[in-house]
Amino acid sequence: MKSSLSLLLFTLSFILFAGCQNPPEESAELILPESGIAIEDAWARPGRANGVTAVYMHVLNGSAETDTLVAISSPVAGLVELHETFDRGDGMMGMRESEEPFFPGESVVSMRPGGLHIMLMQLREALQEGDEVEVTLEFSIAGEMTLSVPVQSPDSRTTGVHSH
Ligand SMILES: [Cu+2]
Repeated sequence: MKSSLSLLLFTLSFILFAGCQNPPEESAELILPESGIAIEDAWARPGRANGVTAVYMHVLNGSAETDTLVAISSPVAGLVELHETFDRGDGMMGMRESEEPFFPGESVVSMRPGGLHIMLMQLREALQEGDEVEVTLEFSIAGEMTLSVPVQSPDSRTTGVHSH
């Protein structure tokens, strides 16, 4: 309880601090849809067959109401979960299934490395840069949406250059 409170405070202070400095780059580019949910900049990390990998995206909820992610699936994975990253308290970060798959109205929730992500487990095939992965999200209000998510290496995303 104490550690989760301090984590929350840390997170809040980080958000406030970051807010005073520069707004996150993506906030300038992301425009909420007039209604419902829109997904921007989805990408998946490469992964090995039988292994795991993560999918990241911005979830834009343009409606006034909080929507809830009730199911996620992908034909390439035997098991798919929404994960959050947390401080294990031993100097390591862990991840676990998020118990709060909520997407507040008129807000953007970003899944990104080191934070919230969609975990694809029991991969049925290897995912390589250049592949596309189908991921289906089911929201309680917005309903079902199927995305075609490009597989990209984190390196090529940060540099904008594909290295071989
Ligand atoms: Cu995970």
